[in-house]
Amino acid sequence: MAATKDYRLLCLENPLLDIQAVGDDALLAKYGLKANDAILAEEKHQGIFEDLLNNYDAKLIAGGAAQNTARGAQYILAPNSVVYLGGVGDDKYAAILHDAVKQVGLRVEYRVDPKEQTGRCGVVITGHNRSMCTELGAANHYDVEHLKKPEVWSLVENAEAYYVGGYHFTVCPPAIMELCKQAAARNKPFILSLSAPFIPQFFKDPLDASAPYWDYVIGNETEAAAYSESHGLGLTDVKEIAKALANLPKENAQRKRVAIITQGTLPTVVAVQGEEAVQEFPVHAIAQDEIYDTNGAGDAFAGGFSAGIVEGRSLAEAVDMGQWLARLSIKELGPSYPFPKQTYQPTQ
Ligand code: 26A
Repeated sequence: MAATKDYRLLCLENPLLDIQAVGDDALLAKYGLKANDAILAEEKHQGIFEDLLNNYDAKLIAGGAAQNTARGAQYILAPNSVVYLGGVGDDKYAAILHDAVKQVGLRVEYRVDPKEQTGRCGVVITGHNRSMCTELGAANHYDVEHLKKPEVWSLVENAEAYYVGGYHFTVCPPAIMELCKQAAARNKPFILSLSAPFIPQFFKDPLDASAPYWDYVIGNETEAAAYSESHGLGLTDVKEIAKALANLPKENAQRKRVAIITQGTLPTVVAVQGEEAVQEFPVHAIAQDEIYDTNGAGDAFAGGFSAGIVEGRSLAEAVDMGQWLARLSIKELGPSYPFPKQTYQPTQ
């Protein structure tokens, strides 16, 4: 293990290898997938990974939503700023993940499970939609014991901010709560991504247990709608849902909660706890023919935004950094960033 160093942002979630291909409606129908969704693989989905590889010219790309975010934040921040935790196997897929994180200089502390395969995410691209079907594998075995290992826990204690992908509620809520409590006790920012509609729908209880600890909560319009519905808010307007999220009860009263909802090409909505006015930030324009694929655009936004928070930038600047990085990622295949590295320049 590398020498202990203080990493500024510590991220936790599920490292996955994306098996991504352009598909069609017949492929979606074969596995009962929606064009734009993220789900956990069931029995009926087992064949999809081989199918994509053998019949659809699939590419293998480093994925895992919060790992994409961590790579994105590290892409922007000074070297050795971000560390990422999650579970992998000891196989060729883990080796691809190691290569990808090395490229941006992201430090990872994986819990390596020799008995389990590295998690896989089948990504079916149809037009500007992406359908994701995930077999968590080794990622599903992440545990608090790993988090509490002295060399890992010291990274936690020394970090300045935390980012957790909501997908991890399917894996290890106790590890999330450890980070939540650490953040509140030391008055450090805790950033949560809602990740996918099925998290507020089917993982409501662990999600709600962590809610008082969110300093920043990030989601897109479909996740916001799923939150509203599963929590009986009766709200459909994105701005109103953002406001409701911002004003949930909060543990650390030293920070006002901020809710950030992205809406694809529509403006990013930002609500601050206790503030009546909801802000809107138009996204950075991108020509249609420059859109390669939008898989990972939300993760990239979260990476740029989190980098801004770590650097102590204003909310408007952090949103601008998120939009800048999302735009770069959309021009790449999958959740990737361009090399040679581009340097963030404020829009205004
Ligand atoms: C638990 N689930 C379903 C997941 C994911 C996931 N990352 C963590 N846990 N399902 C899909 N992803 C990742 O989302 C990225 C795009 O936002 C994919 O690996 C993909 O890189």
